Parts: sequence; structure tokens; C-alpha cells
Amino acid sequence: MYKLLSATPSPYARKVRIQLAEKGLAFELITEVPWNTDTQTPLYNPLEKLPVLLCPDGSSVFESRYINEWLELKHPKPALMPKDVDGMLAVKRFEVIVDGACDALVLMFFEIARDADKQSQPWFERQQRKVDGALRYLSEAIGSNEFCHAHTFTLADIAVGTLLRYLTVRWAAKPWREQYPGLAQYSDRLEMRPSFKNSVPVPQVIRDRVA
Ligand SMILES: N[C@@H](CCC(=O)N[C@@H](CS)C(=O)NCC(=O)O)C(=O)O
Repeated sequence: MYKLLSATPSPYARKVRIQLAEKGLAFELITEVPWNTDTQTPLYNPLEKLPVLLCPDGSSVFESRYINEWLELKHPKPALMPKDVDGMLAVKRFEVIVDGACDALVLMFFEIARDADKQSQPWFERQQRKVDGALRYLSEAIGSNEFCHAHTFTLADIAVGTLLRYLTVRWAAKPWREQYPGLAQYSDRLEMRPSFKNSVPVPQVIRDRVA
């Protein structure tokens, strides 16, 4: 059986949790705080980040987008990626936007965790612009459609759905739902799926100093 190193708020880990559930693949969830010094994450990923998928043969697969692709290739059914090249590229484009926005959110989170005199407002605002740009892009691209691409649930929806719910968990003050009501409805619809309901993100306390 697979094991998954995961953190409760992590949108990256949630993408993999949802994909495993959608494919009906059993896995053991191992919850870590990857930012604490005693995390076991570096034992399995030299980049020291989770999610990490641990395989029954002892090997590990890391980097969420690569894990998603790996699982898609190893367990093609049900397909969460279109078969046609243009469809595939369209889905991957959504994944790129989402990962970029999540990376910016993580940088913002740790920027404001620094001592006040070490925080950089221009750096924070630079990251914020990326998140705002991603939301604007997603709102325009999805509109009132049920799914990101071709009226079908794909890895693109898993990615966008995890970003939107992560915003609610870590950035509750960000008024994205009011700004983009279409995206809010899209997010609410996705959160009804059992795979989403069973992986609702929750904040985690980081014990050690990171930045
Ligand atoms: N690009 C990576 C990002 C993963 C990531 O940033 N994970 C965070 C938890 S949400 C982490 O483990 N950070 C620990 C660190 O960067 O040292 C992916 O998609 O898997």
C-alpha cells in the first residue's frame, strides 16, 4: 500500500490525497509538520518538501505535480488527464498557475512570520500580485463552467480547488469570494465531492522558527 507524507494545510499534499481518492487507491496518510526540525521529510526528499509518496518497494516520489503525473501514468483509470495533446497542455497550464500562486502564498506566510524589522513590504506585495493575478486568470478561464476543461473533472480542477480552499484556511481575510463569486461557487461545488470532503485542510502549528 502507498503511504503519503502530508501536512494538514498543504494544498500540494491535498492534490495528491484527492487524486488517490478519486482513483480509489488505498494509502496510509502520515501527517508531518515539514517546517519543524524533527520532520522525517528530508529522509525521503532531498528538497525537504512534502508531499512525498512512499511506494511499497521503498522508493519515494516527490514534487506534487510530478506525483500527480506519476500516478496518472501508473494508474490511468479513471483518467484525470485528457488524452489529446491540446487538452493535456490546457490542464497543465492550470496546474502551473496554481502551483505558482501557492508558492507565492507560502512566501507571504513566512514573510510576515519574520520579526517586524526584517519584513519586506515590497517583497510581500510582489508575491501578493502573483496571487491576485492567478485568481483573475482563473476567474476568466473558468467563468461559469462546471470544470476547468472540456466539461470534465481533471487534475486541473483538483489543483484549482485546493488553491481556493487553501486561501480560505490560511488567508481568511482575503476577499476572493466576494471578488470572484463564480470561483466561489466553483469551489463550493468541488468541495461536495467525497475526495474533497475527506481532505478538508486545517491549519497546523509550526513549533520551530523557520524565517
Ligand atoms: N513544489 C513543491 C512545493 C511543496 C511545498 O512547498 N511543501 C511545503 C509544505 S506545504 C513544504 O514541505 N515545505 C518545507 C520546506 O520548504 O522546507 C510541490 O509541489 O510539491
